[in-house]
Amino acid sequence: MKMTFRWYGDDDPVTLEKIRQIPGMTGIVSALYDVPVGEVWPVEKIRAFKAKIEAAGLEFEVIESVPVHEDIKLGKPSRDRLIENYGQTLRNLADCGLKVVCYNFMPVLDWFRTDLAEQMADGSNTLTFHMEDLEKIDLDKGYSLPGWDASYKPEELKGLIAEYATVGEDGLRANLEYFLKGVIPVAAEAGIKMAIHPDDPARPILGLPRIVKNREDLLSLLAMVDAPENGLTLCTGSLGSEARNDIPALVAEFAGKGRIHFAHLRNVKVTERGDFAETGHLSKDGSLDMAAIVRAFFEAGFEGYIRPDHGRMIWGETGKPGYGLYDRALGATYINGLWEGIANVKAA
Ligand code: DNO
Repeated sequence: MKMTFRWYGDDDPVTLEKIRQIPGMTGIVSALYDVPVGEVWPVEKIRAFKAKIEAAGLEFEVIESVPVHEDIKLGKPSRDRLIENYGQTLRNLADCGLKVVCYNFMPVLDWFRTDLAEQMADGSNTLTFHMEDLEKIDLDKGYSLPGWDASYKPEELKGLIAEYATVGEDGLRANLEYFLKGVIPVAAEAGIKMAIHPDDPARPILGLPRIVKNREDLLSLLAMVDAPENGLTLCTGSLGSEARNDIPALVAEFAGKGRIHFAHLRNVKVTERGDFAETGHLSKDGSLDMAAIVRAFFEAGFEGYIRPDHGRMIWGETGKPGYGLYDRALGATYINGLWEGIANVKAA
């Protein structure tokens, strides 16, 4: 596996120089944030961005994300042009040496939380999700979270949510299949592996359909185009927000088939009613058995990219919720420690 870290570009308070000092860190995961969704990413911009990262002593082989335009997810007539553009972006990325593209097919909203800085008993703060707060959200005031590809005015947000009511899960699935049939052959020819990110949380939100939330969904989307380039970002915290998802088993199954290209590793503490808090990465801090998850990757011979996912805000750090330096760095070190320990036990 290759250990990577998400970086948000020049505006990120966590600098490349700091990231480079995290033990075992080899690469950056990022995106061109200033290209409007749906437009082709220019080669020169990609090349310059990659050169900057490499000058700091880090590799740049994973994009998170090339966002999918809502018209593609809604199956609008403009999708053919947008899929064409998406394919050209993949070719341009391949020309610059990129290997994996993470994306999602969540309608309107990307990941979703009801609190970005809930105070924890140890004085840290973290991202949480409470069902009762979800019910109180007033869309008339709009809603946006850091890292979303788009932010909408309240009326746009409500309009889009209404449009998806007519699409439903089956319609969204058909639109994903159409998208995959358009882009996977291009990715295969260019040498790019596509890695869809699961829904976060892994359930429908605000009446919007969600189709990447459990084993059945993953099997269904991988079968839509049965090629290695049609792969997954295995996000433990997203899938793990639903207690019935057995994460080590999913890793064993899908990494075993060579269909996981990228992994987001973090822990969550989930309650029976579906609330959850993002905890420190350690198994004992949350509901997930992180050692079993890392062991499943190891035993599958995983050679893809891993990144520690969100971290809490600790030691007084402020910044982009979920994306501070310290707790993510601890997460990377923990995962590397588990990996080394497992490798040593296996070798003994
Ligand atoms: C949240 C991230 C997601 C992810 C996208 C991938 O922190 O994991 O925003 O980048 O869903 O397209």
